[in-house]
Amino acid sequence: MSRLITILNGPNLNLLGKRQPHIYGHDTLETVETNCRAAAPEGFEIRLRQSNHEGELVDWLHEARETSCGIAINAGAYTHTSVAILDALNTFEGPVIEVHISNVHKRESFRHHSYISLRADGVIVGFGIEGYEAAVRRIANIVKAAA
Ligand code: CA2
Repeated sequence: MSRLITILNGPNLNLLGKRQPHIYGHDTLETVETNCRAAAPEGFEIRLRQSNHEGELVDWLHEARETSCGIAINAGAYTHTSVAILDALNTFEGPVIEVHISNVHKRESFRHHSYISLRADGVIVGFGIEGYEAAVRRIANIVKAAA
């Protein structure tokens, strides 16, 4: 059984740690990846990816169906717009955890609705980049409990 956890990041998150630190903090996606590897229980692997393109994220979700036991996803602004990403997530059978670095509920009203939440088994909002580590731990616990 796969023990690979895929962590997907959507548009503009390549700028994490480089712009708008008052909202998203000073840490980069590389730090997120390092922290998630450290947080993953023994036997679990991490694959972290980022794309600014909706179709590429959809392709990676299809790939995860074959390779991964769970998905943590911060779809960025596509969270609030993308039926295509929701449809792709709905084809995945393992646990899905939605992550947002900022507290979207404290922000503009257009950020309050998430298509991803219609599929997510859990949602982590406003925990900064620690949310990714929590998502990894939660996915591993669900996978272990189902084994
Ligand atoms: O809080 C989050 O994690 C978001 O998913 C981030 C998205 C935003 O559209 C969502 O509403 C909430 C934006 C990602 C932009 O990422 C940047 C990171 C650093 C600097 C500039 C942009």
